[in-house]
Amino acid sequence: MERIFDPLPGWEACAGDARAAILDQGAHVVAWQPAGEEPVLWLSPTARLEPGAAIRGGVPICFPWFGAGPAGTCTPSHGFARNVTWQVLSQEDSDDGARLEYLLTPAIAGRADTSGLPYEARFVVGFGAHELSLELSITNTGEQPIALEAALHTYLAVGDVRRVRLVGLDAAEYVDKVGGGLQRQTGAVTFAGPTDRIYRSATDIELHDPVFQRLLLVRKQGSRNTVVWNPWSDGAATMDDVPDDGWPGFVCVEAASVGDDCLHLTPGETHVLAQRVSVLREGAEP
Ligand code: TA6
Repeated sequence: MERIFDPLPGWEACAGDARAAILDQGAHVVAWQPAGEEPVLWLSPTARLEPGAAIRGGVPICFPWFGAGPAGTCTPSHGFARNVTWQVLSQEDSDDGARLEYLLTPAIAGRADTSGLPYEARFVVGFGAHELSLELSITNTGEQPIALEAALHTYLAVGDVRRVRLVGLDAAEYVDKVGGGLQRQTGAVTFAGPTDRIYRSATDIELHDPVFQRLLLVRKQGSRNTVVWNPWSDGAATMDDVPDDGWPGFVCVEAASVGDDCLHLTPGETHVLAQRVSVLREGAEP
């Protein structure tokens, strides 16, 4: 693994022809590309890779709130954890890739942390030749119970979002942030317009991508919600860090515990929220 400083401090890992990168700011994974594959993570070509800015793409860690938080009043969007520099605890190379561990506490986050919550967050990322493993452990270091939200807001690169299918959410209830209300999924999720949904589901997901001829297996642990998001053309037009033609190239499939399903931690309790992504080859679909 190599230390990098440009555009921001972080690490680059190469295992054979596989490539991965993480930035200390936000403990933000920005690349994972197994050998011979298209990138698995989408990173916007116009992402703001600047100190303190939220990065469009990769795997933003949303913590300790999601969006504007349970009451809709919290800023910045998705919590401050993605805007601050996490402390590197350890890094090691292995035969199959690399492993890094990061730490965030109120003292490390400094003035950006307006939550007043007592916590310790550890993020362990494993860059394998065949699997990306992400593990966020959150501990209540205080003396009272606390409630908080967390999500791994993973941007998956796809050939064309209009042609992909997400399997694994059949019959799950979801909050529809575009159409409004509570809905229930029937069959696979497909995309024909802006999509922003919080599913109540703890199951694994298969993302079938006929253009890249691959299946991304997205497994998770300790997460009661799967968030599925694509802004479509109109949404992308309002974001200066998504190029106008960029939105078909990704879909967010997020391991989350938010809203009514947020995390409740007793003093000393640790919760682990994890996501693992791997690539399987698939034949072309019509
Ligand atoms: O996870 C979906 C979502 O919460 C959407 O509502 C959408 O706004 C997106 O995240 C991006 O949020 P951001 O703060 O990164 O612009």
